[in-house]
Amino acid sequence: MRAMPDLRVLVTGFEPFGGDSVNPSWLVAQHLSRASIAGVQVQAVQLPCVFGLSAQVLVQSLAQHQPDVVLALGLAQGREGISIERVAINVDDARIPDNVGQQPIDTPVVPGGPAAYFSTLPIKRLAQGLQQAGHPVNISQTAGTFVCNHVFYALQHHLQGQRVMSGFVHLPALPEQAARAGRPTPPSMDLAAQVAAVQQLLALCVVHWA
Ligand code: PCA
Repeated sequence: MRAMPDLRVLVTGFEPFGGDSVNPSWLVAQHLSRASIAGVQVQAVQLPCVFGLSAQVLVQSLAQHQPDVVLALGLAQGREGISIERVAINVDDARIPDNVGQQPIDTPVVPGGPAAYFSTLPIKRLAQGLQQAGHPVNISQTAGTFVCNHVFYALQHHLQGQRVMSGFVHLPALPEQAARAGRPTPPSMDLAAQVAAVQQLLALCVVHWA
């Protein structure tokens, strides 16, 4: 086993989509790449909000960085707090077009792949740890069927059988995004609170990596 400071941690975030000008998932990933967490340096990679290409960029970054821990982040308007995803399903079913206008319906992420993959992050321990530290957190049973689930499935498919801890976490809207979404105003969390919570989550991942 490698000593903790030698662990390699990759965090991904998405570019804005659906008419937004920012995506908290990328802002959080960028912040984390500037800090070291429990002595571990974090690499951040931005993914396009595009079916297919997002998974290609992800797989290239896995090859480039050879991480031990991968945390993929995305925005989910309407979610309260940090939403730790349990499962990725083999379905693309887009409610809105992606950033190049693709809108797959009832299409597999990986033709012939298993119906689903579970997160290999210790999701319950992460949720408990965040809760104890006072961060709003819950475990989610669905990452949806848009580009986030697509990336989550591609991540778990690519890393299956490897000794890498990987998973997906949805973040709530930023207050300014929520305010633009109309009434009733969806839940939100400011950027500093999101960064602090995900930083704590990564620190817990590093502690539980063994
Ligand atoms: N959220 C979208 C895709 C990119 C993002 O940040 C989703 O939940 O699928």
